[in-house]
Amino acid sequence: MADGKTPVVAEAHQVDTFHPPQKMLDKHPSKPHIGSVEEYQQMYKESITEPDKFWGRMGRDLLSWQRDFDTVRVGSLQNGDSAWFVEGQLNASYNCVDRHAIKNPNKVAIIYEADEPNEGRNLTYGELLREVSKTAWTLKKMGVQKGDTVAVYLPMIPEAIVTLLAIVRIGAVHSVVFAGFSADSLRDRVIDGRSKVVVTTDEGKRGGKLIGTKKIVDEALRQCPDVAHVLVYKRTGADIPWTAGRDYWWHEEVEKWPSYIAPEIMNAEDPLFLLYTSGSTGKPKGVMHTTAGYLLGAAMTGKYVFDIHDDDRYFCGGDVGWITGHTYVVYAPLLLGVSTVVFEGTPAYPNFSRYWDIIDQQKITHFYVAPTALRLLKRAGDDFVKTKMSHLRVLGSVGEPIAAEVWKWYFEVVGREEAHVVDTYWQTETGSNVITPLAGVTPTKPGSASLPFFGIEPAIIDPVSGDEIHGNDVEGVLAFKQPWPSMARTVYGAHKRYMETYFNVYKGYYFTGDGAGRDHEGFYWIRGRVDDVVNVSGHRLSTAEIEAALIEHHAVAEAAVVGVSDELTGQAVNAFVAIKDGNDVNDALRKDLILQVRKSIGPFAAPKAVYIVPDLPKTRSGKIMRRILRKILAGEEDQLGDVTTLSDPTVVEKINRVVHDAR
Ligand code: 6R9
Repeated sequence: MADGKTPVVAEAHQVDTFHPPQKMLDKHPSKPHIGSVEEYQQMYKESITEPDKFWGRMGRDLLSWQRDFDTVRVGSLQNGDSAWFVEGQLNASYNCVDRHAIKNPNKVAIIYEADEPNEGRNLTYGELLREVSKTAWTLKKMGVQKGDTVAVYLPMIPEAIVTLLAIVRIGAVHSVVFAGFSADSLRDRVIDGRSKVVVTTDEGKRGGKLIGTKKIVDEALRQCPDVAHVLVYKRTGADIPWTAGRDYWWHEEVEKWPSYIAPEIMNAEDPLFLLYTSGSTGKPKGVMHTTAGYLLGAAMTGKYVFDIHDDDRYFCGGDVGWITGHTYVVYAPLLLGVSTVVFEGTPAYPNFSRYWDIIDQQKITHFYVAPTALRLLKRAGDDFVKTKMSHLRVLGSVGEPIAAEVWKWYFEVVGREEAHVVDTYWQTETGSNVITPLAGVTPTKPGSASLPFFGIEPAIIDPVSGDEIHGNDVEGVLAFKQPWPSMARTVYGAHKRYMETYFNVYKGYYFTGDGAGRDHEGFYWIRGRVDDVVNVSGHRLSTAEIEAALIEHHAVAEAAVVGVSDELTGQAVNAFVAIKDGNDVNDALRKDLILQVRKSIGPFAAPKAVYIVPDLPKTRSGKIMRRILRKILAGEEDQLGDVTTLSDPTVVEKINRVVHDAR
């Protein structure tokens, strides 16, 4: 398996098992939705052996339908044609807003924590329904029709949630682009998704810094002739460029329209959203999720993984630009009718206590964040964790493996041993948590995502033979054997790529792209990606995409990008670049190359180191051997293996020298 990993057998004997803390159960408003591990096992068994019965019941229990379904599921992993609740009809915004607004209009839906502390506000379910309706009217009047795609380039403000729900209320499809992506990336996603309208702000505000969102949209749209309109929410009041006839101010438009619009009735399998994610090729994939299955995954995991109850106050620190924000800032908490925090800022602004202050002041019961933020805050020091946060029952982790010492810090220092830590493994493509403890139920081992969620039947596959490895104490790559409701249905406009990436690698299985072990007790340990994807601060990046960005630079002949482990960000991007003759190699060039990546993808993808080398290690057929670059960076030159297959074996020594000189 992956380089330098301890075998799972040894690991399994050293780790402690943590049971849901008694203090968490003592402060519970009633009792966890699932009573015991045995009850989980029994429900799990039913979900695997009688999926129609299980999911039919769950679908009817958790979602409100305009029309009931007859068929729970059709299709197979083999054919990549899974469909769920096929005759059913429903609307996502009705499920997230109306049904709660009818019963409980004054209940808080959104807790907005602005970048500056104390500048936030709350929105009730009643207010949310009115805001969503007016915005839905506005989009409709701008020409958005059922089935159209609307691109969303918004910071973390309540209007981001309002926008998503307004889009799906009228049967359109949202395509959120993280507001840290560059104009080029935004352009590519707008074009690929065929977006007709873009929603943005004049500027964004994060960690005390301003982000010129509208300017970036303008630059992107220069090459997007099919975008008819831009809806602009005024966040800071900055002076911004304006294209009359195309651009509209949010506040001027929404006040024209009534505060109720009937939700469009959608089929269960109508698309709900596109979300672009990185794969092993240079071009990002527009992962498509459909309505009922996705919503059920969000609601189910909200209820059973996080054990959400009616009066809970849920805070997921993810950005709505990524899947975590979609499922756990927006859909899961709102489907369950609880209050969700929209946090505009960063964990370090105005100081490292910001998360803890929010949790304490807002009486947060559930907190969910990526280990990268925890590493930063752990390093900042325990003195910043001053507040009691006495309402916390569940602490979630997501996006990357969490090291045991960070897990323990989360449990002991943040949670004061009164909250259950749930390390949730999932992906953009899975829609919702797939391997995860259930809060209040599952015993946990720091660093293990533990056991499969309902309907998920994991398989560990030998990557060499392609055969499934049965039994415990095994190591391989992770795949799933059965379809589940919230799995992605296609890659937009590239169904062939969907089949090749997920279903044709191991026939009959969904392939996750991750390495994993199953220990002696059947617990899963996620090892990380086995493809060309790097995980920097929980952001999923493709090495091929960064290489493509570097090659756009006039001086670059060839580029190879690898991920190396990094104390703070989990992994960091390191680039090896061969320069065309006639260019000077100096720091200015290195800086320029980093700028090139920032411009082409976004600041978060910038390489931490750029090594300018005379040539890259290549096989005689021209394939770049990234494995060798990884070994050199890890200082394992003695473990390079056979280099005689390289077209020029002497390049290894030359690259080695460049790396050593730079350090
Ligand atoms: C939700 C999300 C997916 C990739 C995934 C894996 C890594 C996510 C993890 C984890 C270890 C966990 N990953 N959760 N690794 N433990 N609890 O992050 O989606 O951005 O699509 O990334 O993230 O490598 O394949 P996405």
